[in-house]
Amino acid sequence: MRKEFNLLGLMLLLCFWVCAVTASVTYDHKTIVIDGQRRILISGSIHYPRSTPEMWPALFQKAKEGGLDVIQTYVFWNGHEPSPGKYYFEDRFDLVKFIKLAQQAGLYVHLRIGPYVCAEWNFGGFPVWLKYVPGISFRTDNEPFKAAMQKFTTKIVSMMKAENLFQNQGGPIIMSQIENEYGPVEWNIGAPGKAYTNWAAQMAVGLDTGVPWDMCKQEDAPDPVIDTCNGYYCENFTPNKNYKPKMWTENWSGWYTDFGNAICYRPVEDLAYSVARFIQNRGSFVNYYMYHGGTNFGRTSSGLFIATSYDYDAPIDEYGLTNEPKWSHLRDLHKAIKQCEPALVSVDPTITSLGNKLEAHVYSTGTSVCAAFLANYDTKSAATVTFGNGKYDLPPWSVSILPDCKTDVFNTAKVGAQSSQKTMISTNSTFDWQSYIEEPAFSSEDDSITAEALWEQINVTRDSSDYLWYLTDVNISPNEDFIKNGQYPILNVMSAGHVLHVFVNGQLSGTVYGVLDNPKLTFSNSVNLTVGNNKISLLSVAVGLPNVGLHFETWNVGVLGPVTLKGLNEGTRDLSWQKWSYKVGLKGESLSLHTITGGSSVDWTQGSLLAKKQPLTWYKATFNAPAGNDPLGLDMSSMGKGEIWVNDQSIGRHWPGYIAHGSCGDCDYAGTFTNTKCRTNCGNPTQTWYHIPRSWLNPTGNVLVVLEEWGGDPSGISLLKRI
Ligand SMILES: *[C@@H]1O[C@H](CO)[C@@H](O)[C@H](O)[C@H]1NC(C)=O
Ligand SMILES: *[C@@H]1O[C@H](CO)[C@@H](O)[C@H](O)[C@H]1NC(C)=O
Ligand SMILES: *[C@@H]1O[C@H](CO)[C@@H](O)[C@H](O)[C@H]1NC(C)=O
Ligand SMILES: CC(=O)N[C@H]1CO[C@H](CO)[C@@H](O)[C@@H]1O
Repeated sequence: MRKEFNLLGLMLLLCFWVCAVTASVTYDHKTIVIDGQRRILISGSIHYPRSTPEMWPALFQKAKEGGLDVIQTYVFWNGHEPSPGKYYFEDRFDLVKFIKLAQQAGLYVHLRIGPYVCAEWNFGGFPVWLKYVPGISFRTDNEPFKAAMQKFTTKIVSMMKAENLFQNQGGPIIMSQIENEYGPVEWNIGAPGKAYTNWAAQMAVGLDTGVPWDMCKQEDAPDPVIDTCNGYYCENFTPNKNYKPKMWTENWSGWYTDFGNAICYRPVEDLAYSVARFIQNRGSFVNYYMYHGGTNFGRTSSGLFIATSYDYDAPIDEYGLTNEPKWSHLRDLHKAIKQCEPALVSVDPTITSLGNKLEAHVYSTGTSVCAAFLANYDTKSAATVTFGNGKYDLPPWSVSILPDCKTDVFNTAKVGAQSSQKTMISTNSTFDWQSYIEEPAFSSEDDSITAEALWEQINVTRDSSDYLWYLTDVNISPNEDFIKNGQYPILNVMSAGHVLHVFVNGQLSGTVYGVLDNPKLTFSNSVNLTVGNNKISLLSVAVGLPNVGLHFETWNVGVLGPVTLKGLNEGTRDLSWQKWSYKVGLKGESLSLHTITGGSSVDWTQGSLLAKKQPLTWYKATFNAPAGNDPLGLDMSSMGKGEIWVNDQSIGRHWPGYIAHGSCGDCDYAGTFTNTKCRTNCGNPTQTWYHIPRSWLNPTGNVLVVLEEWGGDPSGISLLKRI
């Protein structure tokens, strides 16, 4: 007896040890399996650098209360390795802290390591130095690229392991992603793409994380990697093997905003409908892209023309407040789905027609466990259907959820939650502005970077600044006819983008900028040249590097030419191959005028001498933080384009001078959604308000610096509260 007891004890001990060690994440044809349990998981994307560490606990709490199980984030390589081998994991890039806080809030994590992330993030997450590694070609079967990708992926996985963050170590990470939406690229480039996919999957699996890997939009994801769906709807998606679960890694809650476009929103009735349809069709994992979009602080937003706000019409808005009725309606949806979980994980659904465009999806074990989804796919007509012993009203384009196959606890189109339009109100804070006008650069004898050629912009700046000066001289003889007849010559400048300011002899001669679909631009204008030497100063401005497209790393920025002068006695003079000199960045940047300490290196003017409507002007003011804890934003509508800093931190590029075009009509939630279907803000600046995180402020003496490229009136800037 005693002996047997000991044996039992030993076995229990052994099991405890073995079971604890094998506590793990796997998957089967139905779901991800966590510690032996199938789970229907609701996930939401929150990208750590798009908010501040001080915001994270509240965001996670709202996510948890909103019914999420999982937080999904990309890993942002260029934020973590700004120069080769020099790593950064502090502040907004403190990935470990972010993951630990998610776990503390009771949430799992889906870590999308990439390291290609797209994400409307500068260069798709790649460090700019990577482009200049000899022989490199991104995202294909290329040794230098694969070596760099493997090194960074290994670095992240080792870091997670060292902190015990994978689920089998007691951490919250239940799944990781390698690559990102690579399927379409592979389809384009063929064999080397296929080889790269196989290599990436093998490399990732070899890192032995103990949790599954996924590849999204990758129909041929090699085993055991799970292929997953991204899109506005995924109900008809099937994984590439019948032993893999059906997962939706990007369900777009809205869409991103780019400067020059209207703002997209997605009605919550349609978003909830898409999720319910996915779940009723055997879906097991849904991720909202984004659940909190946040802000593209600094210069992190990608070309082309991605705005500073990354609000995404997400359930939690840019400022960290719930976006109603979206947040509450989805919370109620998640509650209803959770009530169905025992049925959903146990059996496959039986689908029956209830009439034209009407269906029932029933998950029944034959015993007491039963859940039903009643769907009306019609975009126009409501319907009353008979199901079991009951009658149910289904609005157009909606799904009702019956967790016990009887009680309709939720319909996707019946929004009970109050809609509460968030707004910005005055704080009555005032700014006492000072200004400093920066003179345009011009060529001189002692320029250090010169060439008889036009150089690609990023080749010269390495993206250390948005700005590059292209400087040259033009000699005009006194015999030129235009001197007498006043018919000034036309300067033509072809640029690969994104914005160009042309100065002639220190005077602004014009500004041109590209549009989302075509960043290329042409300046063509008569210019006031005088007899003798004229100074041509072209200020080329990048607005982030591209993040998506086949071999986007090879796309150019800047003045590539030709640059010509038309209307001289000789006809057209080609300036493209004459001597050009280059200056990286603005003078104010090299003097660090955006910092608290750097500001003292120039003489600022104020009062009646304050510069207004002048290009290349720096503005500075100090202010006290408004009382309370409400999130804050700046109204920049009186300004044109540039960048804003608060206490040395960049809150991003401002560009209210770019007016949103597009049509903003009424929008019916019913019917297939696209990112041009529902839009607001047409005819207004695409982005007027710019988020200032509370945690960047001191109670008093905060320093606000604005670089204005175009010319604006700072007296119109005001500090607002988001309520
Ligand atoms: C700002 O001033 C207005 C008018 O004086 C006042 O009604 C309002 O309450 C003030 N707002 C704040 C946030 O102090
Ligand atoms: C890049 O810069 C180098 C000099 O640093 C120059 O030789 C080369 O021609 C440039 N390439 C392009 C495409 O501008
Ligand atoms: C051209 O520039 C000269 C010198 O800066 C100035 O005197 C003249 O008025 C200008 N002409 C025009 C048409 O702007
Ligand atoms: C192919 C495509 O449109 N992919 C996009 C999916 O949505 C994410 C998030 O907005 C983008 O990063 C992708 O570019």
